Amino acid sequence: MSDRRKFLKTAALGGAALTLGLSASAENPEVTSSKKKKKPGPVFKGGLVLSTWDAGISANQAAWKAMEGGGKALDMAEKGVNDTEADFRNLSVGLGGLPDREGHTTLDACIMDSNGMAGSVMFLEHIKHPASVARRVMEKTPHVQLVGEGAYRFAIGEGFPHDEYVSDEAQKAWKNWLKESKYQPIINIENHDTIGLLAMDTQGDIAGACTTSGLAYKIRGRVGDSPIIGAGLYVDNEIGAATSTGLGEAVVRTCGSFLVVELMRQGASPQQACEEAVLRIQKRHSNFKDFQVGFLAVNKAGEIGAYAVQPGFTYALYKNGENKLFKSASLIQPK
Ligand code: SD4
Repeated sequence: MSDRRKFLKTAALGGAALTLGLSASAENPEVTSSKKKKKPGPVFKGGLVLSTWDAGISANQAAWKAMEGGGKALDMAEKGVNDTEADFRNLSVGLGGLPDREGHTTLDACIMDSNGMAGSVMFLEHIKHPASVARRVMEKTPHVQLVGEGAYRFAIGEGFPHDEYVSDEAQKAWKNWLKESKYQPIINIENHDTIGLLAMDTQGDIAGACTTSGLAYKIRGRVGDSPIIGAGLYVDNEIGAATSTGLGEAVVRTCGSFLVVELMRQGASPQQACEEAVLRIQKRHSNFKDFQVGFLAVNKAGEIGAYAVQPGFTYALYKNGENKLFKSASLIQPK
């Protein structure tokens, strides 16, 4: 991680803590027990936003603002992740993201609403807000997924502007990477910061969105879990929702977010469900110690869960008038 990047991360976290009077903490009373099975309570109608990594604090605020402006869960999800997409300093989301190995930043995003409808774009270039294009795919086409040039043409046709923005920092990092061209992602540093956001409005309805520039220095054309319904995101408004971050291939292989929601359907708490999904990844990947995957989940009662393969996964929760950053528990214990 470059010094500048380190600084930005620290500054962003410190800044959020400063302005909101918050501190990062592992103790989250909202996380349900991983031991006991208990019936979820009544549907939570206080509004809630749950999102991945440190940038989730700002995304949650944007989602909350959308709700206060009369938006529903879907608007909260879209506006929340738009906030991260617009931050060109983020090296894993939006047009500021680290490029593929040919030097191009390509974007993946999806969105799901409370009626089980879904939209997704993959391998999309030159568009600032892929999650909004995904929403348009959901609302205006008979399809779920659009890819590459077709997705780009659809976006332009829908009035999204072409954006030539190229991040100097991302290009510099790529040129540095080219010197050795060794594909060995660094846990919690590269391929970190994808935003997956789950929103619950004051009707108790749930929606979600996930958006990323994908793995740094990926093969051109590679698509990960983030835009795949059931992998990077799944919402079932009867049960709850889940989202993921980290090595997308491991999540796709295990249908991660769908698995989490189905486990909740069978009676698991959000925390139990996230832990089980991580265990499934461990079981299927002998190299699990070499990568990170994190899951977040929420159920209709507004209970939440968070679990990761490695320590270091953070998430933001806006609930009961507070927007706080937490450290997730993990399969591998911190040293
Ligand atoms: C991917 N899951 O494309 C994404 C990467 C990620 O933070 O989560 N980065 O595999």
